[in-house]
Amino acid sequence: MKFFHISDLHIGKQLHHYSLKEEQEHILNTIIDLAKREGPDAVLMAGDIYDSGVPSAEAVGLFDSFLTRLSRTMPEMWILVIAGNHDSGKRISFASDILAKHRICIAGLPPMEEGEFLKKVVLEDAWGRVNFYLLPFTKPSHLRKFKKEPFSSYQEAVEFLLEREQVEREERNVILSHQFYTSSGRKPEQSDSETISVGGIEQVDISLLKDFDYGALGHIHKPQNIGGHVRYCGTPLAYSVSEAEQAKTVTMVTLEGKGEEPDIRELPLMPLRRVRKLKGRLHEILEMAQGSIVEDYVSITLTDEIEAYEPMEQLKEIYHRILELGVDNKRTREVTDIFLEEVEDMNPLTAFLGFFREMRGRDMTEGERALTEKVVLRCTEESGEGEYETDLY
Ligand SMILES: [Mn+2]
Repeated sequence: MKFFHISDLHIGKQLHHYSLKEEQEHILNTIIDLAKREGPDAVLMAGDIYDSGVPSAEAVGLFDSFLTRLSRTMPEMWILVIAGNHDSGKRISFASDILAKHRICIAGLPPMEEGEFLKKVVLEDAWGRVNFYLLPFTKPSHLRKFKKEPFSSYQEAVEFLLEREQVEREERNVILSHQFYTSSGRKPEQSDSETISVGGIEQVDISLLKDFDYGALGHIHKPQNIGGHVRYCGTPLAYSVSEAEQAKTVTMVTLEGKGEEPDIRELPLMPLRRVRKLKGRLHEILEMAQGSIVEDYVSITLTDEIEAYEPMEQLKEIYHRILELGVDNKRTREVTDIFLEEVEDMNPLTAFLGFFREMRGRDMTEGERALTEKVVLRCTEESGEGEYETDLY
């Protein structure tokens, strides 16, 4: 049994206000080509299909075309999809009954009442059955009909759902899931493009997946195994500057007989345009501009001690997609030190207004400021930090 494991397509995502439509189209085409070449029995998509619960028409069109072409090219192959935390479970499972006839199985929401169970697809090969369980992103609140007292953690919620399933331990079992899994409290290596979780309530321990021969996870954007045969396959594209050096891949898994080590391979994905971090003096950065790099997404840090006049103007002439421009020299390091000291004594509103000015190169409009004041007030009230004087100018 051979299958592809992909996740976190985040179709419709922008990178610092640049649309990634062409990059996403290109990488989805590459995945179709890889499927043609390798002939897997199934393609598993472990959540975060879209970047938003209300994807744009363009994003829906892109996924539609991907799914249709993948299915048409390989009509015998199964396509298994679960919703992630970025997806709307309801929307994503649209037309799922009809799609099932084309071997496309989409699970948007977890079981919500008695009598409902996880979607399961059973495939067979020379070694017998492989049961694929589809566990879409689950929050404790999804399960409120099961129990008077709500589940207090994600761990309890997932445990509850898995215990209701009659997992056949003699057969091979695979699960698709999009929770924030940790291994005995050890967190996976994260990137800047995942939604940051606060506190520990979202964590689910991988020991819950002990009955599965392979755990096909989504959510974390850097490919990594997190113990046993439980794996985050990562995003197909770099979705933040922090992922600039990450190799993005499709995970290809081959399962043979029960109890045998699965063969896990990574098929490299080459993006249409790379995300790069460039650091150096202005003249060095300008000299680096050879070949395709000028079309790449670049995050530039200038290290000149004598700062150039309007460097952005010169850089823009050559680099077409500049994500951000920073300076790292003696002056900025000193400023940062002083600023850090100052900011500790500032009230949150002043600190944020300063941050906004620094990032956007202008002061807030009255409307923006009023909104920020409201937010800061609410946050400080809720966190018990007390009230702050808001009339600051
Ligand atoms: Mn994601």
